[in-house]
Amino acid sequence: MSSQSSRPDLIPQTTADAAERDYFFENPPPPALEKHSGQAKEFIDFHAPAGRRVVLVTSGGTTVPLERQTVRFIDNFSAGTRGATSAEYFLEAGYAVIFLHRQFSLQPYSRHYSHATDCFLDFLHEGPDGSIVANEEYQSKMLEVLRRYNSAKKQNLLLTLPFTTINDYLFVLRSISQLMRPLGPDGLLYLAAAVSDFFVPPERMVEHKIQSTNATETQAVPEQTTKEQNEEETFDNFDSSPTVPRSKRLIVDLDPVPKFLKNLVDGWAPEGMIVSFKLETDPEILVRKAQYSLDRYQHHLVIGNLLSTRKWEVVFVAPNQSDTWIRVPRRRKKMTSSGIENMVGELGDKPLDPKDLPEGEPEMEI
Ligand code: PAZ
Repeated sequence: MSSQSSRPDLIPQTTADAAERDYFFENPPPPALEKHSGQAKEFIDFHAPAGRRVVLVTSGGTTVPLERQTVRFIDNFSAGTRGATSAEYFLEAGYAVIFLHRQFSLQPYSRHYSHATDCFLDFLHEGPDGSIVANEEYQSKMLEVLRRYNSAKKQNLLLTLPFTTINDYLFVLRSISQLMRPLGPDGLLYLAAAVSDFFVPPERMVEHKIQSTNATETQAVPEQTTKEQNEEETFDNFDSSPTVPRSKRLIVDLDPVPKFLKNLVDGWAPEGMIVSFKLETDPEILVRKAQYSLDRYQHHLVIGNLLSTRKWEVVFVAPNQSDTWIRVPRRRKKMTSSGIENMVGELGDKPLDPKDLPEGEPEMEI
């Protein structure tokens, strides 16, 4: 972040304040910010007087656009399963839920029938009178899900707001957290979104689609270009003719995304309950990174998970408490006198080895 371009009229108190001031000054607010903030305010104002607890659940991955008119972007793996599932549990527990999710990622209730798991058409058939009927074997679960969904809608308990880019996410996260401030500890921020760590700052972002060849530049590779100079910028397209457009190497230079959890904890929603997630791939560092995050940001809970086992186990890291692993049972077939029964797998206090996991998805959720 360049300090020259930051607003001189705001004097930051801390490095975190300066990072916030610079980021939100240098990056443009998303077009939908006002609309989404207005919807969130209305939702909070509706529930706060009734003393209902409100949770902001963030879910899914943020993108990092490489061009202003975006053709290409960097994405991550998150489908929004954790966020959408957790939102359902919060609704069942009586919370009003603001579900801030990556556009087109999984959503509470509809996730059971969405693109990421099964095609919803596979659950349906045509009835004798031409109506659409749920297949017999799915009816009871579908009815249950439908009732819960309709009940949440009827009581205005679920507000879904989409984001796409890291910038959309940061602007709306700040705005909603600040709107939740008056809720005090009745406002819970549950940050399960997979947020990009790197981005292209606006001053380095090109307007148009990045070109992969030099076809729009001079047609021919200039004769005086040495082989070495040429190789720096181009790859051979298996045809060394200078009239053939040459492929260009793309080097992406990313800045770190400022970590705003400190700002959220200290300034945006200082009395709120704040739960963050930490994802790692290396089991050796997960708990240490979660503890580091807790020490650094001083919030209430970090939930750690590993990419390969995240649907089976998470670890809770909270101040002044020992780390607690929470696992869904791994069902194992066991022979008993009455036949084959399911049995709960063993539970330890160390991360599971992905090799020991049964195939497919767990039958329960965490
Ligand atoms: O969306 P999903 O269910 O596939 O994954 C959930 C998750 C791993 C993104 C979430 O549990 C999480 O850890 N979020 C924070 C990621 C991070 O460290 O930024």
